Amino acid sequence: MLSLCYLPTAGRLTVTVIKMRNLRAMDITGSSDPYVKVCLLCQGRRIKKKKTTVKKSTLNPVYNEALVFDIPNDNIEDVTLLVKVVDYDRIGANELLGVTVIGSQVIGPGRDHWLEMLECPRRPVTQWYPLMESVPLNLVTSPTRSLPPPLTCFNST
Ligand SMILES: [Ca+2]
Repeated sequence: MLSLCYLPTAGRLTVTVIKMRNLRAMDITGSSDPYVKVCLLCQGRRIKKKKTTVKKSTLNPVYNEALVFDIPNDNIEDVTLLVKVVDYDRIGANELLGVTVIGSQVIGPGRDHWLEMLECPRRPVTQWYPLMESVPLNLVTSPTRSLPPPLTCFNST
């Protein structure tokens, strides 16, 4: 469950990771150690990423953690949020539990949520998300990847 809140004048997007339920078990203990990583993409380019803390040994983690991104109002139509849920492992590579995407250009619940957020500035809008197994292809193979950065993209680094 995620909530989105946008402040147009400040150009600030707050993504609050609230909680998740019924995650897949990735460890031999029959549990997982999930955390959430949110990447801010502008026309396929990764601008910024932020993550929550790791919740140990749980399939129903509760976070209530806010991740704040600076997005100028002029760019709000161009950005996509890629949300990854990852199982933390002390040894070896962390494994992907699921992903979802949010933005005005995506297909699915992430689009409705984004538009609702834009219609209700300064107010948090909360929604549950189903997790997909992998990153949607149109985000991975974005043709803008290999081109110079588009002029409309901003730099928030
Ligand atoms: Ca683990």
